[in-house]
Amino acid sequence: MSKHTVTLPQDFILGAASSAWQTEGWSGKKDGQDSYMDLWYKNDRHVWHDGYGPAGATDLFNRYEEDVALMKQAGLTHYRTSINWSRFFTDYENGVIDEEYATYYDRFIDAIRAAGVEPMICLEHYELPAYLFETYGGWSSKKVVELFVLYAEKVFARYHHKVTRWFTFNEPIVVQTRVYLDALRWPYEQNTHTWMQWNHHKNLATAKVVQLFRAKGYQGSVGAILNPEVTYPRSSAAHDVQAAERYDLFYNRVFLDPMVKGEYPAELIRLLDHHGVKWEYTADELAIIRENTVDELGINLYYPHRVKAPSRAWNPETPFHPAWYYEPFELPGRRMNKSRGWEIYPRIIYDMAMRIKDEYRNIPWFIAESGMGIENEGQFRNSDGVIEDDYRIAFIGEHLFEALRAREAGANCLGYMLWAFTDNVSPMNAFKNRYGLVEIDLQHQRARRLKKSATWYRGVSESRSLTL
Ligand code: BGP
Repeated sequence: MSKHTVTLPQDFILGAASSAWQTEGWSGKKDGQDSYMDLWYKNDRHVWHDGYGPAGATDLFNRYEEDVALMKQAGLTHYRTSINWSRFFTDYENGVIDEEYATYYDRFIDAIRAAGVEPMICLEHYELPAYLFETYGGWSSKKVVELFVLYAEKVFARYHHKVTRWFTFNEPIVVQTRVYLDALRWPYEQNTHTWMQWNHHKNLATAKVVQLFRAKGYQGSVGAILNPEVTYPRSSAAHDVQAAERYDLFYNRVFLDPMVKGEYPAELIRLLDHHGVKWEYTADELAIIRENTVDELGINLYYPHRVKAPSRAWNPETPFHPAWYYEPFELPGRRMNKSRGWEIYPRIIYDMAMRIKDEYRNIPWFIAESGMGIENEGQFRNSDGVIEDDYRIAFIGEHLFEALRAREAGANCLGYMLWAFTDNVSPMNAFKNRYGLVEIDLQHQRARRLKKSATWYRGVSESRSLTL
């Protein structure tokens, strides 16, 4: 195939993402400062990988200066991470800041900015305080919505002059789906009512934080990082198309619509009622959601979702699950990332871009995560000790190309962020699959080493051109 080169617009974001709990480690963490993820890892030892997990993570808390220097070497224009809600306070109910943790954060943000990289901050990347989970049932409670707004208020007051792009949640649907729909995570309880209540309270919390930010008159924007899955039906037959539409309704539009259009899809409400799913909401809450839609979106896009009509009837005596309406479908001959079990299909980026353009008022958005988790990357190390991750370079190139193509076609796509900047802790498998531009060598005191992809990324960032 002949090579061709495409140009990146000067203002196009070329960044990388991570989160607090997946990188910082537990040094300096005080009793009572566990997050929901810490709680889960403490209750399920099997998710640790060879004894490694969030306790040590990448030890960012102690090594952020080193990592910021590497951000420059990898050519990042932007870096996205979260602040850890569970560690930001010593008293969540009264908003008493943990000065030791906040000082670490002050310095980390200052260092990122001093390196000429723009920080983008998410208020929650699964770091719901375990105390609020245990005391109030987490996002089941309206009290937690209030406490999240208090947290946002304190964070904005401290950092609004240093950070201008804020996001409420990363993938707000994930925790309650794993816990209350699929009962895959501790405490393994299937409860569709609770699932929908969490969804609603996260939508409400986002709207309230947007309202607060605007009322204070801060410069900048508030958005959310969502993970709508580009969903393709097996065929154009009506029953397969309906399966894809229902999937889209329950997992994608349940956040996209309220956050961008200000309301839940009527069809979603109808189906929830039909299945007796009870969730509490008031007219006032719906009005807050309507009047405070987000400024921009980050979208995490990893793989396509393919579905077909369900092949069996579900037992109506069991709690309703959206999977009553669809079944997964594996495309014959699909390209796979075998380590993670995810299909590779770069076209998802273009298709999502066109959907946002046509159905979601062409709101500004960027790819907030895209990436490739690979097992045993050490096998690709060359004689200089560098991991030659050509598969990652090809993956980024193909996905970035789709983003640039969409932008040419009128999409308001602001940029591309790789997951992840460094290798880090994955929710389901700790350090098994490696995602980073930068290797974390666990066997050698977590030494940092740029992978081949990092040098390549810097080349793309500096030359503003991509050759495929
Ligand atoms: C996203 C999350 C990240 C990250 C990534 C990779 O859903 O926002 O936190 O972990 O997925 O997935 P995994 O770690 O499960 O391989």
